[in-house]
Amino acid sequence: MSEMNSAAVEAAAPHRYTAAMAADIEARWQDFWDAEGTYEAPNPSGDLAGDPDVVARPKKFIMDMFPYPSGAGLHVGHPLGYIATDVFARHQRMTGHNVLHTLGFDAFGLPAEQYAVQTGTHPRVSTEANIENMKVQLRRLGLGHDKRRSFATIDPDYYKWTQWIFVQIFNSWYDDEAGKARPIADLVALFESGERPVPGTTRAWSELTAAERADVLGEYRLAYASDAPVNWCPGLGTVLANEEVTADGRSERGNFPVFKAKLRQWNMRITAYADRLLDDLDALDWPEAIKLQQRNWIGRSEGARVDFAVGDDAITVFTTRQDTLFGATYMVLAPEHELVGKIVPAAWPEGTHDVWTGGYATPAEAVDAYRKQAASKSDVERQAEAKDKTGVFTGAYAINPVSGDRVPVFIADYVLMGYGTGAIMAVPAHDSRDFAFARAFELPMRCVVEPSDDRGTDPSTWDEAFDSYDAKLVNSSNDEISLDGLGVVEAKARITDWLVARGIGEGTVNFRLRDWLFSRQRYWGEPFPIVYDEDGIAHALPESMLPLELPEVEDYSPRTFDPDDADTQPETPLSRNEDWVNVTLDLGDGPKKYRRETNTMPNWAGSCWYELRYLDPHNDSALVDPAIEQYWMGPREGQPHGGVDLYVGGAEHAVLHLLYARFWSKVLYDLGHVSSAEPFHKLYNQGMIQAFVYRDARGIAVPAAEVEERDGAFWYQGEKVSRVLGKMGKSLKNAVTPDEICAEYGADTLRLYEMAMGPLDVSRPWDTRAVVGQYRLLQRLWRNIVDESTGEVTVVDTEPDEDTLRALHKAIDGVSQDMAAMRFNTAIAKVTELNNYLTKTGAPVSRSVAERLVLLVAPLAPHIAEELWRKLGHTESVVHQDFPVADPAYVVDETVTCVVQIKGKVKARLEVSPSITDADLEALALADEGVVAALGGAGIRKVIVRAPKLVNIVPA
Ligand code: ANZ
Repeated sequence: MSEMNSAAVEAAAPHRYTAAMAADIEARWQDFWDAEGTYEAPNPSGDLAGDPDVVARPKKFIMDMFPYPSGAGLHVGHPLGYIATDVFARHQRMTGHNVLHTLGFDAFGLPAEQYAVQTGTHPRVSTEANIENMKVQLRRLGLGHDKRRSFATIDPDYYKWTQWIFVQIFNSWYDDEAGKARPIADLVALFESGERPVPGTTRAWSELTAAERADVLGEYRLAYASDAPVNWCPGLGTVLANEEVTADGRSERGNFPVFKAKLRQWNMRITAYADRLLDDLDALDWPEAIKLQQRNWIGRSEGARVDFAVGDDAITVFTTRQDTLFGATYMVLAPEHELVGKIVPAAWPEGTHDVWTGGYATPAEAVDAYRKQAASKSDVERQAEAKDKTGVFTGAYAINPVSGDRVPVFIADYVLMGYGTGAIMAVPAHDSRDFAFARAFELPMRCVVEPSDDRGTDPSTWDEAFDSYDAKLVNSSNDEISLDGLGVVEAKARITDWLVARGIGEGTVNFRLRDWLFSRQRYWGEPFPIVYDEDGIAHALPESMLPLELPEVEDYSPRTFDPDDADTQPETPLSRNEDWVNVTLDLGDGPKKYRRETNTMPNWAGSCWYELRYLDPHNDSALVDPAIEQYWMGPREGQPHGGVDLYVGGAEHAVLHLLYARFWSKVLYDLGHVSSAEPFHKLYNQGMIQAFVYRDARGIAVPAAEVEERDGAFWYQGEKVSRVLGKMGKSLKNAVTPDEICAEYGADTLRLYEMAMGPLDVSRPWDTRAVVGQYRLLQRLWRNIVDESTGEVTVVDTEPDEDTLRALHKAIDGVSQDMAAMRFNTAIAKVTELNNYLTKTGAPVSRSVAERLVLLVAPLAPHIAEELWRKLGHTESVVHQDFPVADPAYVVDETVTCVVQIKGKVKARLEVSPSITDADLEALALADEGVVAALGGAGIRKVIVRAPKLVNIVPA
């Protein structure tokens, strides 16, 4: 075949499955499926309501993490997950489920805006063009999406509801007693009636001014504006999230300096949900690694707060090791801590160590200088383990409440203001950071947990802190309490009780999770549905004024500043449009003047709730109809919190997107808008498609497609190049597009290849040369059913023989299990085996076998399956046929005979599977009636097993 040129092939076999034929088949069925609405999933009610018989089936809501439509288009790595969910969804449809599968676009965000700034095209124009392009690329893959349900987050019909949800969050508070969010109006009623005292004042609610009330409520609202220290990047002209700042305190993008600045920003009180976000993870079917990352991010720490007196004030520390209180020999405040200003004395006290002063003449000067230095560093940088410890003495001493020692109070950047109380008791003997600091500043150390190794109890001779939990307390007694001899856990409980009894401490739980900074100084995002009245009080817009559409502005670029000028302030692009910003509105109390909020929402907002909109995409009176939400998302057996049945995407979204979406779900659930308290019941992370990167001697990537392999080395234009496995992408010159592969082989081949490359959750290298293997499989499949010269179906109506039935039912059984467990690579191996078996027998294939083979292939290669199904005489689409069911009679393995001997004499014969293990065979032999009788109660000295053929028993 390889010698024949393609014209000759075509003449000899005009009906062979070729790329040209695949292109024809695929285009035809894609048009047909679209025209027929083959993949439309009916709702139980509403405008997408449909066939009640279909609605009565079990439902399956299958979702992909939706794409960001970038200008570069798709490479073959992008659709891996989309193909996998499509195969799974098709199998689910064929096993009697009402399957909802669609795909939208996550289209607000930075890349479009930057592109706009560079090229002068409006972000909407470029984004919409990218979406159109991506739709064409995706359609070519034959994905069975319900297209009526698709949308982009930039559609005003969609972001109307994103804004509406923001308003719900703004208008609610977390009632700790009830353990859930409630409308803010309930809280106002409690304040009005006096049932709940108004915090921070002795005045009644009715006596407060509107502004004072707004301030009180701001302390409760789940969405609130506050002056928080944020990462301000003058060079980019925007505030950045912690994750967008590098370890050395610069912007990830652009590498500009980032400063801590206090700016008024919107926040989401996600911390109110810390416990529930943690607890509800248990019932989710997610990879353990992702659950662990979420747990770590939420970071629940049990410990204690302890007060240390400093003059008339007290420094409250948070510690997880209150058992080591006797070992606290100094204290550290975060440089930003508000007590710093109060405790600094005019002059260095007697006996101040030179190294403590930083070389400054007074404590105030030292503290000032150090604070400036700390402000220019990111939290990550401040906490880096290996970093040299820096700090200065404040000149103040505190009293250790158990040892009574005077302990010096330092400020140092390794203590963060945003965690715990922003102050620590330092226990250098048992905490590695404190140890390093104490060494650098020549501070005393005291061993209070006896090392279980042989280093002794004098920390001045140690190389590192002893931080094990697994030891006994020492050196920990005063007149009132002794912890000596206790284990860590017991000592913690004992000391906590003692502190509580004296009113100087309490057990507490601390979370690493911070509130979510929710505003950006950007154009291409959802406008906040918030206006400010003349007193500066924030008001939410009523539903009737939504969506609040993004206005047209002349210039959507952020205003940037001198990158090193920390004293600048962001200017939002929306603020440049005075007509839009200043409005007269009637919010229920007559027309008044307002100023609009000019920040926009972060690009996470649109993906926080999109699963809900797929359910009821055209509803203009609610974000989702409750009955429809209940049907697709509601709790059920095994899914106590409800949620999407399968959500597939990359592991890089382990924390932020998933945590934010979970948080919004819970608020909507508490407020009664949805019945599901979790968005995604089952999460699956697909691996990555990697690609070889070839680099020349200068380390520059060369076009992978033009590299030749010779004598075990790689060559580009006569020059030797190196090869490593890396990411696929334009910049590495190794991107392969699905379009090229579809043109060369067809979409069915591409789908099979991507699924056959390896287990779905493992990363795998792309190899264009290997794609042809799956193409040949489809050609053989075609040839087993269709005559390549006449195009006629060759199947016969005779019954298959026993061996063929065995091969068929084993394949059906294996493929069914593999499909349900998303093991598509092994499913393909089983289909291949059956197909090869049919090829090898050489006899015409029985119709009943051919039909079931086509059904097995249908989820994987839907176009060729549809074509063959019709050729076999069916008038209905293959998409909604029943998946074949294996007949167990043909599935059991053939057996082998095992002889069981006692003292060398055959006592029994067992029919066993050829793959039985030694242990199973031994158990089977010893349980055999004949063997039990022959042993007659005698004990057993030894059993020799040679699976699957022989067991030899030696009695005692
Ligand atoms: C005394 C102590 C002794 C500590 C010891 C540890 C070991 P996790 O588990 O992460 O919650 N800490 C508290 N607040 C801090 C802050 N704002 N910045 C930096 N460090 C802070 O960590 C809690 C521990 O981290 C606390 O327990 C405190 O040090 C420190 F042998 O207190 B520990």
